[in-house]
Amino acid sequence: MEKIALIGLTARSEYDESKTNRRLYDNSSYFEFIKQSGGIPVLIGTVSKEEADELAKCLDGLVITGGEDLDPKFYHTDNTYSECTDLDIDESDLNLYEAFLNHSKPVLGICRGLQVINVAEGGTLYQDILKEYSNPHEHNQRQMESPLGVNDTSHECSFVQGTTLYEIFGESHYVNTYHHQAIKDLGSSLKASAFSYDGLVEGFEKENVIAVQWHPERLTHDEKHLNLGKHFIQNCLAKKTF
Ligand SMILES: [Mn+2]
Repeated sequence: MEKIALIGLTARSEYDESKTNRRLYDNSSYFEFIKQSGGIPVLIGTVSKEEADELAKCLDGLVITGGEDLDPKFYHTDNTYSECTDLDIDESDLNLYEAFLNHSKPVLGICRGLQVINVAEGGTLYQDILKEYSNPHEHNQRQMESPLGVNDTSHECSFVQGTTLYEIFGESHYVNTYHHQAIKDLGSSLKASAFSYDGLVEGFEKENVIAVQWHPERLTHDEKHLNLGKHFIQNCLAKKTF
């Protein structure tokens, strides 16, 4: 039988209108992205270290999805501009990242996912680019004078030769952008592989890990963004032994 990659998606949380019902969910674009890339998506609720370890044994890869800000306590900084933090979600994301790395299963970080991985690897974040970084260009395409749609691209990134992202995207390519935080200090084991033109790290990689600051799952109409998903699934299948 042909091998199929089962891909865990980290859940995000929100409360309904009554403010009493907590929901764990992911946007459907993540599920569609994984399916179009050739895998089967599986939504993971919030998990302990032990539960994360069991899941990492059974699943073939992990997507750490976009979401709200990581609590800055994880990079030993007071909260200045971080919003909507949720320790339950943070700890679960960090548990899952560590478990999948331990089992040498591929991890793809998207937006908040990139920030979580950077912090897990000892890096830090700008808590608000507009307040803490000089001369950024607009990184929230919803806030532009003429707001762009979810399927539009917004700013260009340049890619570093010799990296996987360069192989996929070439020297430069347009991406979408929905973040107010960004990488400040890059985790020491990570290789920066994409930059925005104002100098922020928008992508990095290391063995079994690729992370991007943008949302390829909303850009599957562009072959190169879909190829990032396909490359991730191929890596997951290559490591699958059963
Ligand atoms: Mn950006």
